Amino acid sequence: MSSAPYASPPTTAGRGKEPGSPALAAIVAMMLGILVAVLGFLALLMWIDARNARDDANETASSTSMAGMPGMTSTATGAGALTSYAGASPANADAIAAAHKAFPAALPAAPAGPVADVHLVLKDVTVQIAPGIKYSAWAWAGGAPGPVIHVRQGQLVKITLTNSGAIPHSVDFHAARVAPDKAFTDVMPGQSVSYTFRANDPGVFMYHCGTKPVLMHIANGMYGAIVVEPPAGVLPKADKNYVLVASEWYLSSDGLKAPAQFNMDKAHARQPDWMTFNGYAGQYVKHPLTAKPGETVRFWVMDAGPSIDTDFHIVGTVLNRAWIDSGLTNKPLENVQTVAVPAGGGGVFDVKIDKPGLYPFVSHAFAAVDQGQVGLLNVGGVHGTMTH
Ligand SMILES: [Cu+2]
Repeated sequence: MSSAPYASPPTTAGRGKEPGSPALAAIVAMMLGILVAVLGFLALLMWIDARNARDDANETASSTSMAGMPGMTSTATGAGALTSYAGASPANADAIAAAHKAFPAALPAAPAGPVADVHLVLKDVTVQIAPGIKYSAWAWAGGAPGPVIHVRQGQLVKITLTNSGAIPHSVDFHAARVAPDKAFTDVMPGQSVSYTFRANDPGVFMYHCGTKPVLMHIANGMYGAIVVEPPAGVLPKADKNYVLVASEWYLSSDGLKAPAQFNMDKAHARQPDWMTFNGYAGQYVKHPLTAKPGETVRFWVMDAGPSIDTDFHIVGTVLNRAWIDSGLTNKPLENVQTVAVPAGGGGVFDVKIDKPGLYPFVSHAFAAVDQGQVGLLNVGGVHGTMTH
């Protein structure tokens, strides 16, 4: 610690120059001496305080790095810090994760015929976003994300939205070229609305509630993916098709006993507590997606955000083909390692893995992995678990 400016020796200049005041000079000198001692002591206290604050900060940093470990709840300290509930988990988290029914990632069949009828129901539901973590969501009848919608390029998509929630909502389809002020209007509770659009653009697109504040409606679970598939023969053949919806969650509490709610301050600061594929942290680690060696696996990845990108990467291999922002009418990138999927965007990724094993798929922005945005692709039905 550098010496404080006020700890310099008291000046005695001028002592004795004033006639008839030696006693006064001695008193002043004594008082200055006491003052120096007091200030020195205060400086020592401030130094100890600063050192403790630094130790606290180090402790917080190390406990945050344990996020995701069972029983580890990180705490944030310091003025203006937002309390993180990342990694909170009950003692039986492992059993809960094993019993959890994973969101079906396999792409469902597209309806036959010229019209795809889609009925979406918005609902206020309590969902689980990680083992033992409850969240009071504004979502869909089946939770968050909403159902995966699969249509064929050129089909007329007829959307019917029923609002079974308590406040107005709406639905915005990124795959649609329609006037949003007409199609994406608010629907009152108990009401339904319908509109149609022609699915002319192939890819994986976001749909979400567009009612203000949109940040809150999306963060609360009102999002999902629609896959618009081009006619057979346009894309290389894929043996497996999986849909992953990335998103982040901002919690008002740890969600262990009572359901957590949305925290706007954290959402504005982009400091999520959990990040997920298909709404639940690490669900495909416990319940891996599967493929046979040599199969081409196509991942349709959509990032619902609301605010953070997903840097899609599969550990142990290279992406054979990557259609950026799922622009399937463009030429794909070939043999690339990590591809960003922006919030509100999509990406289509082909991978062909020959060697049996467990291949983690992640957002390679690794804070996202600690917060739950990670899964496994089990190639060849191997046994065992990942140690990292
Ligand atoms: Cu809404």
